[in-house]
Order: sequence, then C-alpha cells, then structure tokens
Amino acid sequence: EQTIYLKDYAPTPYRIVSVDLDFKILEDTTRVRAQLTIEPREQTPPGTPLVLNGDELKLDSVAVDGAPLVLSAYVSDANALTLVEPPHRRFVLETEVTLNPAANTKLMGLYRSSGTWCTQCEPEGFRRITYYLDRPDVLAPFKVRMSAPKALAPVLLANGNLVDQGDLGDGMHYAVWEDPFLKPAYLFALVAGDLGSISDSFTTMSGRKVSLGIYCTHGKENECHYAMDSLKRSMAWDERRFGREYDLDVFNIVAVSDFNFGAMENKGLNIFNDKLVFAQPETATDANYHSIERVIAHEYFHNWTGNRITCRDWFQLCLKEGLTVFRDQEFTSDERSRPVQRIHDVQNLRTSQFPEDGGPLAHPPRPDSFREINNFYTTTVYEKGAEIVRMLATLLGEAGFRKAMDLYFERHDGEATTIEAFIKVFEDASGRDLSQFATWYLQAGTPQVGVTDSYDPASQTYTLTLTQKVEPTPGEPTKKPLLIPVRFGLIGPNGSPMGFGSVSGGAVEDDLILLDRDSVTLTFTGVANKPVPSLFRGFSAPVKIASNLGQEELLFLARHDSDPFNRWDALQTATTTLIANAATGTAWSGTEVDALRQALVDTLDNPELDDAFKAQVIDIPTEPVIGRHIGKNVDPDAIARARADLVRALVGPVAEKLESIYRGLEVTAPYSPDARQAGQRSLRNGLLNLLTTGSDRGSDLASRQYDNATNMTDRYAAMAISARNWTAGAPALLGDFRTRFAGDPLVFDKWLTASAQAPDDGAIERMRATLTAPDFPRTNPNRLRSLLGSFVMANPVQFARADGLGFRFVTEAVAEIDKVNPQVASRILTGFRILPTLETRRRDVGLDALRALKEQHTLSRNVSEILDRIIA
Ligand code: DPP
Ligand code: ZN
Repeated sequence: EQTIYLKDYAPTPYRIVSVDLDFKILEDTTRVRAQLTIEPREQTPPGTPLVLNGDELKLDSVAVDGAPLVLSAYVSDANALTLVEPPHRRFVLETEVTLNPAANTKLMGLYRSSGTWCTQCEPEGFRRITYYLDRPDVLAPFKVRMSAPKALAPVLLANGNLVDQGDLGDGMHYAVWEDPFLKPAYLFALVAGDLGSISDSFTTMSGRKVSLGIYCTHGKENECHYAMDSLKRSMAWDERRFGREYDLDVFNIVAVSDFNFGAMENKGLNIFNDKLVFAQPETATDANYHSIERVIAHEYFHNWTGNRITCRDWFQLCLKEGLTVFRDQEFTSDERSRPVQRIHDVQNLRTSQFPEDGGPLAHPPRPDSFREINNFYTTTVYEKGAEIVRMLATLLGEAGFRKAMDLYFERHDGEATTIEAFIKVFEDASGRDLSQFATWYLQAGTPQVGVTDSYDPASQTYTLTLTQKVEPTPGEPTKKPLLIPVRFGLIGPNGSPMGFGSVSGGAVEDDLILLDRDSVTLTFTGVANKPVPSLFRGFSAPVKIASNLGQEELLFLARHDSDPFNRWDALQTATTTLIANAATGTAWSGTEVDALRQALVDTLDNPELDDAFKAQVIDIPTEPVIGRHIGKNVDPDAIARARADLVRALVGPVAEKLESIYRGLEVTAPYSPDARQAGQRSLRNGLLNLLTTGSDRGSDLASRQYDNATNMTDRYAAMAISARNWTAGAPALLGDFRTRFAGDPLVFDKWLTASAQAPDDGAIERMRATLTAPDFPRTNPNRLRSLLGSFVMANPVQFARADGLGFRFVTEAVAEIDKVNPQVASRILTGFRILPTLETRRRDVGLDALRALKEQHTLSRNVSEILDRIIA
C-alpha cells in the first residue's frame, strides 16, 4: 500500500481548462457525461500520458474531440483512465460512466440520503463521479446540466448560478448551473430531491442582493430558521471583520441525514449534516444551537479561506481548516462572550487535540506523508491549526493581523497555495522573520513549558525562567525549539497588577514574552513585592504548562487575575492536581479541599461574573483530561473514584447552598437560545452535575428536572448527568427518553451518547443490544458516532476495562462498519490512541484486540493506516 509524500509534489502535466457535466438521474442509475477541455502545460513533452483518477468507476465510452477512442489509445480500470498519447494541443475529452448512487454507502461521491441525491467530494469523492484530475491544484470553471424525474426530484441544485431550467416531457425536467469561479473538484456539489425550503436574502456591503435558501426534508422547514439567522450574521461579520464580501447571486444550504462530515463548503451550495441545521427548543440543546451557529459560519467563511484561496495539495489542509476554525472561533467570540468561548475552545483542545498530539497518532498540522488523506481531517489540523493562526494574530496585533490577511486575499485570490506562502504573507506584512514560528506547522507534539521563579527583596528583582520541551512523537525523535508567545502579567500581594522597571534576558514586547529557546531567564527590576506570575493569558499558546505555583497561589490567581481565562484555568489546575495525586496515591488534605471549595463558592457568589463563566469554573475536569494529565500507567477506575471522592468532599458541606442556587436559577421566560439564557441553564445544569456526583440529593433533583423540563437542554442534561453518575433514577430516565422521542433520529443520537457514556457494568451489553437490533440504522454516520465515538472518547472506565471487553466490543463493531463506511470506522478506531497511557494490563488487552482485528479481517486503507500507527 502506497504512502504519499509531500516532497513528491509536482504539478499535473495537463491543465483542465473547463468542465461541462451532464447528469441524467434516473431512479436506479445515474449517467454522467463529462466534457473536459484539456491542454498540455508548456513544459509538458509531447507523448506524456494523461492519467485521470477514478474510484469504483465503470467507463461506458470515451472520445476525444468527438471521435471515439480506439482501444489502444487508452487504458481504463476502476481507479484510472489513462490516455496513452493525448493530442499535444487543446482538446475535449468526453467520457461517460454509469453510477449506482443508492449502493454508495461510503457516502463519498454521489449517493442517496433518504431518497435525496447528494454529493460529498472532499477530499477525493469527485473521482467516484467521473474520471478527473482529482486534486486541489486543478482549478476550472464548471457548468452542470442535470435532468431527473420531476416527481422524485423537483429540486435540482448545483454550484454557482442557475442559468436555465425546463421540462423535458416524460416526467423529466432539467436545470443548468454555472459556476464562474475557478474551483477544484472537491468543491463540486449537486443535489436532486423532493425537498422543502426556506428563503431569505442578504444585501452585501457593495449593495448586491444575494438569495439565500436552506433546503430540507418536508416538514422540517421551521427548524431551519436559526441556521438562516446564523448565516446572515456570518455574512455581515465577514464584511465587518475581514472586509470579505460574498461573490455569487445565490447561496444555498441543503440538510441531509447521512453525512460523513459536519458540513461541506461546496461553492455556493453548502451541504450539511442535518444535526447542524435543525433546531427547535424541544429537541435541540443550547449546545446544538451553538454548534449550528459555529458550523454555518465556518462553512460560509470557507468561501474566502478555502474556496477563493484553496490548497495546493492535501498536505496543506490546515491552510484552509486552521484558518477557518480561527475565523469561526472569532465570530462566536464576537457574537457571544469572548472569555467563555475561549475557555470552551481550550477545553476542546485539551480534550481532543492534546491526546492526539501526545499519542501514536501525533502528526504535524502540516503533515509530510499519509496513506489515506481522510485520516488527516483531525483535531490537530483543525484546532491546533487555529491556535497557530491565533498566535500569529497575537504576535502581529489586531491591526497587523488584519493587514496581513488583506495581503493574503489580495496576493493569493484564485490560487491553490501553501503554508509557506501563507507564512510569507505574514512576514511581508509585518517585516518579521517567521522562519522559527513556521516550525509550529511542521513539528508534532504539545510543548511542555516549565516555570520557575524567585524574588530578591533586597534588590527588588524578580527572576522568571521559562523552559520548553517537546517529547518525541512518531517519526520525530528530536524536536526544535518553537517560538512561543507568552502573554503575561505580574500580580501584587493585594491582587492588583504590578509594574516593573525594566526587563532583560529575553525578548519581551509589552505584555508578551517571546519564548524562543529551550530556556529563557528574564530579570525584572523595580519589582516592589514578590509577585504571582500570570502566564499564558487567554491561553496565548497551545502548550502544557508545568506550573510552579502551589494551590494557594493558584487560588489567589483564581480570585485576582484580571484575565478571565487564567482565573478559570487556575481552578482547573488546582482541581486536576488534587484528583491526579489522589488517583496515584497521594491523598489531599482537608485544608486543600476547604480552600478549593471556598474558591468555588466565592465564584458562585460573585455578582460580577456571568453565569456561563461560572458554569465553566464549577465544571470539574473529566476523567479523560485527568488521565491525560497523569500521562502514563493510567487506571481509569482509580481516576473515576478519586474524581467522585473529591466532588463529594467539595460538595458535602455546601450541598444545601448549591441546591438553593440551583433552584434560584430556573429560567421562567420562554426559551431562547441566546448566550445569556443558555448561560443560566448551563450553570444550573453544572450545579445539578455537582450535586449528583457529590451528594445524595442529585438523583431525585435530576429525575424531577427531567420530568418538568420544557426544553431539550434541561431534559437532556438531567438524563445525561444521571447516566454518567449511574444514579438510581438513570435507567428509568434512559427508558423514558428513548420511547418519548422514538421517531426523531437526532434525539435518538442523544440517547445513544448518554447511554454510551454511562460507566455502569451493563454499558457494553446495552450498547451491543442497541447496535445489533434489526432496526438500528447501521449505515448512518451520526448514529454510529453517537454510540461508538462517545464510548471510546468519553467512557474510559468501560472502554478501557481490564478484562478487554470494551476494546473487543469496539474492534468487532469497527470490522463491521468498515465494510460499509471506512471513514466512520477509522474515526472510531482512533479512540485506541489512549493505549500507551494505560497501565500494562489494559494496554496489553487493548493491543490484543487490535491485533485480532488486523489478523481476522480484510480492512480498508483508512482503518489499516490508523491500526498500524497505533500498534507500531
Ligand atoms: N467540510 C469540512 C469542513 O468544513 C471539510 N472541509 O471542515
Ligand atoms: Zn472546514
């Protein structure tokens, strides 16, 4: 099996000048006729073969300039069409293939979802539609004609603008769409189906009116309004914040129920997983609304960062994804609360990216080899990629960053480009040398930053030493030092910011320390008292901080830091440390618990803090995060016990107080997904969580909340909290929830998740029964991910059981799913990346399960690559 290397990149010998597609969609088959206008590049020698990609295609006919090709002129199989000696001039290649979309369970290329014909082409799905140079640096204008039975597909959509439509007789009709913008094939899209829709419009900053449409299953139209509202706000925000205007006359979104990604940014025709479109208070949670807003924005923002400027090759994926995640994070920060969003994003980074970066699947944000590109749509490419862009913004400042982005759009519009070109733009716009900074893109692993400090009262001098170190990752035994921006402040004994005279020993720009070597020692003079350092304010770099601060100083920061992120983080660190120590044999003291409790209570009582922030402060770090903190010889049972013990010790003496705050927070106004109301619910549910883990009151409170809930946020929280704590009431709530919402697949996903995260010993049997039930929709990615993805990522107690039952349950499921949808299967398998952190017994049974999977099954390239990297 072939590994593909970045160093082998070469442009194609032929260009595709334009693309004309004709889809004849019939009930059982779809015929695709492609007319590709092709020409050799100047430097291409005559006689150079033209190799077009295909995947599971069957060629019906092939012609050049209207003349059918003789057999000796081409070679074709399922994976390629080669013209042995194409004309050495511009010519038109015409091919015909016949597809069977209903049989396409991989959900790449053209497939059917609940009867609707739809496409997913990123990264390599277009080659499952027609033979093509299916790579992102081949850009062409596309014209698409589609015809279909009117009864089955009254709606016919593709990229760009609608230029013609009409009836064909015999119950058939057609539409012609033209996209004037050059695009790579991965941005191609087509939808044909019997769909409902809502429509609206947006007037751009230059006064152009854009028609907006969201298409969905009939009857779901009124659940699309929040998505539409999010879209309009995204369009306005990109104009305000980045000066980016939309460029076509139409922008359509289609919601489908079978989808491998969250959503896809096809030019002018975004296709969405319906869970990221549909929302109504009774069936969607505040978190769902939040995700819908974020992903609608993300896909829309791709129009400039991804579509107008795309990637030269798939190694550059984070060029568009990291940047676009940064943009969506900024959007949400501006629309909601900036500190709350930052905490949310960092929690996500720590929960999913740090484990990836510290395990067998670690890879640089810009990898240099892969076997299967689908395995690189990772949290490292996306979330760490976004952190890197955020660091650029930190280094350049707001105005400098905007100037650089303007230059990026000006310089590279219409191109397929690289990370190097991106960095160069930032260098040119700022005059900085960013060659060391670029290492962030090229090197895997989370840097560990060590901190030591000392204060000399006699000379009023404060000394701060910062060190950095990255552990080896697969294929990278040695690491280079990174340029790490450390936003900082010194805090005096009375809690207010502390000034200093001068600083020497390293690069410091205002409140930014540039840690650019293995070790930097800064000497601050004119420091009147011993300060407490507040480092990495706003989480200014994606690093692990080995803090030198004791609990007392952490709690001091939690109370006094002017940086809300660090206030939150100080308490998280204090809590994580106590649990991790207890799980590994060092018990906490009563004083430590009392102090931590007091800090939590003070936060709750502080009228200046908003509810959403308080909710994050009282959120006790999850077991996987603590496991990651411990890092090796992890025993998930010991962590779960220590965590529950600590919460009981924290809550015990203040249970009544917490309950009364909980009661006082009930929202009485009609449901709204806005940040303030959602914040109030999240604090209330955070308290319910504390009370359920930490007192005897929780079980009843949760059951009552479940029964009385008037929205899904509160009902789901009550059920999920009960399930995670496996309360006396949990089985009844799970049972009720399942029947109450039996007809709604997206709500069924919530049940699957809650059920998969419950740590009870019946979890695996329950999951097995669910998965093997005859009516379980085993081809739907959302269902599979809700059940198995949640289990491997969030239920270490049952997944990493010492008897291996959890591991084997998953590998057996993966073997089955792989036959249907390799992308979903390999994603679930990544959960095994925790193996190296586990204690030996568990690690061994986990490896046994993986080896059995490898030996007993024929596996896809997707699954094999992940498996081999974990076993290696
Ligand atoms: N649709 C996926 C995303 O937007 C891949 N481009 O991230
Ligand atoms: Zn994206």
